[in-house]
Amino acid sequence: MTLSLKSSAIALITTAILATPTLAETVTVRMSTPATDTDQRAIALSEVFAPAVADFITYEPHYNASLIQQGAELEAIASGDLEMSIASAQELAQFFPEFSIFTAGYVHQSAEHQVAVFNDELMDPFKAKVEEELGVKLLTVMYLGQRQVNLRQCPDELTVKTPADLAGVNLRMPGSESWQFLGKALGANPTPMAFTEVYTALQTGSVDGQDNPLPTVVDAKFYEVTCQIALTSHLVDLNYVAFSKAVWDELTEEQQTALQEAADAAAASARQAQLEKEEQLVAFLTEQGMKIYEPDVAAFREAVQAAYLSSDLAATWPEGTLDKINALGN
Ligand code: KDO
Repeated sequence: MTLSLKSSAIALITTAILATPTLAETVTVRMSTPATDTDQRAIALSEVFAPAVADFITYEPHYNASLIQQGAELEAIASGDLEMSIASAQELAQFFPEFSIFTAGYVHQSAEHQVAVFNDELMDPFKAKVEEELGVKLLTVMYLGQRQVNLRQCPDELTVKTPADLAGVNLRMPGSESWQFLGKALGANPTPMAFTEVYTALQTGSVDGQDNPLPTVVDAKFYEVTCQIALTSHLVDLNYVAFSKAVWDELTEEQQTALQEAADAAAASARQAQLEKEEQLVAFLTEQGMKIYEPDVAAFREAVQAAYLSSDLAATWPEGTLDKINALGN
């Protein structure tokens, strides 16, 4: 081979190497949640979110709080030990007390209302604070469902009509101040406990009951160890998809857009599925022998709203925000 041929061959090979697209590197995103893998939010993240971002993200979900304990996820994201979680407003309220406005009973009215609130500019200062001070981006809002009071006792032992009927009832609530406040506002004696311990606590009778939406009662099989559900609908509950700002900042603009769209699509799909489940599950749970009925919801609403409005929590709510939230509802 002459010198000139050799150098053109080298040039060709070099061009070929340069033209070969390098295998795009993906970022591993560990997601931790206390939820089961059959939870609708978990399913939507695996089936809708993960495939849509698979080009640049390797999604690694951890269920049943197996990676990070419930309530410690935001700190883990902030310190770089986790990249993603399904965070509650109650967890955020531990860092930023004003988030307790989204934890108050009978404030959010529906799944649709939650989305309107999350996308409204009233949320901007809340989102900005979490991003700046915790390094966490709140990507989208997920619908958990309407929380109901679920007890071991059957209605012939205890019927729940008004908050007074819950006096002395040891009601498991998740472990933070705003959750405990809600339990008290309902008239119960709240007991803090991690989600993963609730089934056994109900089974052994170390608590009288717990509150969660119907799809969670089914997912976590609480119906196996309880007898009744009083449809108080005291909290139209939400979770945020929380994402590491450090990872977000490493992504290109197109990747950020794709990630945002994927999170919104997963939330929309989970919301639809969760709403359908709430519709269907009264029949399923009744077949399992559960007694399900409506208490005096107006009495619960009145007591719970009064408790919040006169509380220290409400004193942290930014002026005018509750009115704006209400204006976005019916
Ligand atoms: C729970 O511990 O009762 C709760 O419903 C609280 C929610 O904020 C959320 O953490 C949820 O658990 C988990 O995702 C499990 O469904």
